[in-house]
Amino acid sequence: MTQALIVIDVQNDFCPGGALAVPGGDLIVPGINALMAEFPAVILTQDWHPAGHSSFASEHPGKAPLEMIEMPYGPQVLWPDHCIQGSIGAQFHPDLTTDRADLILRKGFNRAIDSYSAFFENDHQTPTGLEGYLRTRGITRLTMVGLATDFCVNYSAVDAAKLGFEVTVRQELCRAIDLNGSLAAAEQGMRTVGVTLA
Ligand code: VGL
Ligand code: ZN
Repeated sequence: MTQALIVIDVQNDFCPGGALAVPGGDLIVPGINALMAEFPAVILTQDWHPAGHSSFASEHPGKAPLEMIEMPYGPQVLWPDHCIQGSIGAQFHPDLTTDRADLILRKGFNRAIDSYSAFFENDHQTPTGLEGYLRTRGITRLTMVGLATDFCVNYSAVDAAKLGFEVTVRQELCRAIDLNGSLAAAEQGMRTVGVTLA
């Protein structure tokens, strides 16, 4: 057992009709379900914010979604309210197979700090625990799919590669937000740290 499929944030709010809809976000669901059969371990992540999360533009008077602010841990994009704990928007897409998941990892639950990556919060220091989970299970090779390519998939893939995992991102089973060239930057960044883009 050395391989795992990590399915990033395939939640209603990131699909058409959701609060932070990624174009075509729902189209990847059947392919992800099919891919699960090829992996001995499947892990799902779930963006899981408390109401009033500091990444929400609504918490910053005068700021609009997709503007940037400076947080104590660095620059942060402001988002529409999304993936609020317990909401329909935070639920997985209804067609996503969740029964195969060995682990559902929730992230972004600390009000003061965002967490794009499945491994570290946006301070690049606070761990989510996923590294320890994978290492104690002997998992060394990761395939990542999901939403969004240029944010949570990108941050997760880069962190995993830096931690020494062998990482492949299946791009046809991801969709991007693509904010001001963020997709091209993400692809470049992933390649630089040795992530395989397939
Ligand atoms: C994400 C923005 C805010 C993602 C999560 O899953 O890519 N993007 N929260
Ligand atoms: Zn979020």
